[in-house]
Amino acid sequence: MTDLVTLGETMALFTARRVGLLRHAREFDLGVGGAESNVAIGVTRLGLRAAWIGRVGADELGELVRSTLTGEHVDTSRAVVDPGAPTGLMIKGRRTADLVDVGYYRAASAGSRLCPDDLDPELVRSARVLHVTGITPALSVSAHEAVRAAVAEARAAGVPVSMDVNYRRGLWTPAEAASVLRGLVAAADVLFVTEAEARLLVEGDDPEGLASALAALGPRHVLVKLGARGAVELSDGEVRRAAPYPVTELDPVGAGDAFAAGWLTGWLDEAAPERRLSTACAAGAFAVTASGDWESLPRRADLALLTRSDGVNR
Ligand code: KDG
Repeated sequence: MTDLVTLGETMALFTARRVGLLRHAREFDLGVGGAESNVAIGVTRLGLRAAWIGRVGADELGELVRSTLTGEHVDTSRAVVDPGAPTGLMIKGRRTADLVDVGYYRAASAGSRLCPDDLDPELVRSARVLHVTGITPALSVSAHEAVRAAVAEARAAGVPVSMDVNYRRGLWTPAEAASVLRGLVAAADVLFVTEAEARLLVEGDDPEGLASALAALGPRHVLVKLGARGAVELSDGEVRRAAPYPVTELDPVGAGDAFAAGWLTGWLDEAAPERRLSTACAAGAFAVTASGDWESLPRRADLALLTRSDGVNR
């Protein structure tokens, strides 16, 4: 049985090794990144089973995506290899030591050609949760339809839907995004959102106010991620606040996906609410400690390492 099924685009990720303008970079690390597959890797590292549905090109970078996810024990058996388009690219640079710059080369990519026929309805129906993001509907009409179809399939089968708003301003305008994202929020049981994303969708004075306005749209669990300020959870009318784990941040990209993976794992494990929220914060903290969108995600045994006071694990 699969615990979590997700769908979206995973790209090849080139990361410049040098700080400064990309044009001066001479060396790059090559890996992969995609918000949904980052979550799939996160829950797999924490001991659950996850499957990723998406398209890659019939090229070396597509092979890299598939072999990386498979190597992380994510089920990619439903991934489609599309000979008609290349695997999308993401390029990460560092404009300054403290500012990561992300660029995409994904228009008309294989990943953006995801469509409802790529779904395996039986896989969605048999999952314990379906996780989608607000990135996929921004990629193309067919990718948007695939998300809608997956959500409809899950809801019809009583499978809870988790959604991360993940607003990407390079892909669509706030006005285009808001109505689509509100529709998905209304269909979600669990919602992950940053404060800025919440303000795209609803009004509210503070994280608690934003969380209740979002809960009024439908989700039973609303998680407002506050970055270095921790997180606020509103579940069944009860508010919880979590403090962040103090870590040295090297690369913030992927922290939200890690947080979602940690929270969903705790939820699927039926952990106490305080514990699932602290697992989410711990996973998010691990994600920022090293370069790469998912490479530093924790295994279960790693979670306790953040609270070690002597800084040595032996
Ligand atoms: O959340 C991390 C993602 O931003 C990254 O892995 C790439 O999916 C991605 C996107 O569209 O930004």
